[in-house]
Amino acid sequence: RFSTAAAIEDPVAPPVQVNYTKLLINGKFVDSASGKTFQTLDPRTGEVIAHVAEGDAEDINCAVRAARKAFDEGPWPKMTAYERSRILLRFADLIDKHNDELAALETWDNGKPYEQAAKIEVPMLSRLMRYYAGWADKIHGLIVPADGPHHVQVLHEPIGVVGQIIPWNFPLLMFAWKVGPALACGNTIVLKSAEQTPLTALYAAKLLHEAGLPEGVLNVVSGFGPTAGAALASHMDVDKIAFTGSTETGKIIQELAARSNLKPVTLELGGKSPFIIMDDANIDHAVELAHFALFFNQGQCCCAGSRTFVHENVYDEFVEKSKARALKRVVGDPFKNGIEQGPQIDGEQFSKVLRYIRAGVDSGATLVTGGERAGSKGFYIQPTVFSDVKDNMVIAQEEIFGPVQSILKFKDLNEVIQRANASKYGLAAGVFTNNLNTANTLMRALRVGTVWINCFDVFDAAIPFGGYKMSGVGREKGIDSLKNYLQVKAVVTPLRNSAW
Ligand code: TXE
Repeated sequence: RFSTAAAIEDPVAPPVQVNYTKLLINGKFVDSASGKTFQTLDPRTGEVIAHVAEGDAEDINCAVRAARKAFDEGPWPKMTAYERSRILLRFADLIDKHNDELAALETWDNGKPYEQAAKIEVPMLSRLMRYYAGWADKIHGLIVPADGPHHVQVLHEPIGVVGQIIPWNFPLLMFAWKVGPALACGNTIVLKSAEQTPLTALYAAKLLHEAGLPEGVLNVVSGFGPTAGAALASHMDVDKIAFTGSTETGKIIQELAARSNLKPVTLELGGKSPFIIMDDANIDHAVELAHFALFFNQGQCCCAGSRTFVHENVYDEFVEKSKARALKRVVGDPFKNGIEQGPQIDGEQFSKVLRYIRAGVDSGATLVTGGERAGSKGFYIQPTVFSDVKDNMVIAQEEIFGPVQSILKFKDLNEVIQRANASKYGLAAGVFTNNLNTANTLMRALRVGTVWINCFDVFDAAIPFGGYKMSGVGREKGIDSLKNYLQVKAVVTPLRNSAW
């Protein structure tokens, strides 16, 4: 029984108001060209939070025109790097000042626990902005030695007008990962937020303007993927597109980019990350970490540890303890204190997760606990654990994106390496062992963009993140993220009449 299901039934009033629902184009909040709006829903109840202006191709055109003008005529790319840095620093201060409102809005629109939004994610947003403010005035070119009498410089220039499409699972952090490096490098932006969570991007963009961002530098268009998103990805006047979301949509984005103007594409896509637990590990610690790796953010993480591989010597004990931990997970209204798990984002994801649970049962996996909706309203799902999961089952291959842990058994290291790598994805992996040699072997053998050893979901502004294989193209955060937003120009001058 989920002792906290009662916490679902009586939702509290969110401690924040919705002030920004229009499109932000050229520094002003405007209605969409069509006048259309769409509803953004409260995942706790399915009720309407607000009606938001719905951008489409025409609004994307307006936004791209504004971004183009702001890039071609300035002042943004022509300002000193120090001035750009200071605007990002002022923005970070404003984020801190409005921490609780941003967090409340994020929780309302997304359903994540308020404490997580207020204590981890919004502080991470300002931290990321300070990190990128630090880069703005440290992007150097090169002087390179060439054969022959030539002076050769390599300039690193902003790439131009950047299109960015973000998902709903971490709306503010995805905003930060995209907007931070693009602005630090001197680009201008058209950002399309996810239709499920349009509110915080508008609020954050408003604060960025308050911090002194010139008009047209960041334009935010709320709207849907096949309309506004596709118009952005296929726009002839957009110089680069960055996307986070499903692998399926990532392929569409790359195709639209190729068919239009061959704009470069970076993609951060799905995953099916292995979490490998060896038999030398402290089992209680391993259970807790594997639980966190999967259930964090309602299981809606691209890097969720969604294939828990456990050594056969400790398997039964691990399954028992994982069941006990899942039963203790506190599910309820994310605005209430002590809640670990809120609702899934929307009805579509809710149904998709329940479908996967049924597929798990049908394919012969053992349902250890959970498996049903939690409460009677909104999109809550019981923390669910499957054991006896086999590699060929759908729940071991596809991204469930919900609170469903799949525990698989293995015998030896080589076997688990082969099985962990036998996935179309390659985003992240967790390793739990006290043996240094085992850790080193796994760390090198796993074909993934991040390996967490004896930890999981450790994120930092300076640590690059991204996927191998069908988990993505390119890296975000860290120094690598800047490359996505810079053009490289070689300048060659003859050296004549000079011994130098
Ligand atoms: O994703 P989409 P959805 C995974 C997760 C989830 C599944 C579906 O498995 O269950 O994807 O979620 C925009 N042209 N992830 O449907 O479609 C869309 O409007 C241009 C993993 O929400 O990828 C939104 O802004 N844009 C993930 C964004 O793409 C389009 C995070 C993401 O939506 C478009 C979210 C189109 N044709 C879901 N279609 C992660 N990697 O973290 C949609 N969009």
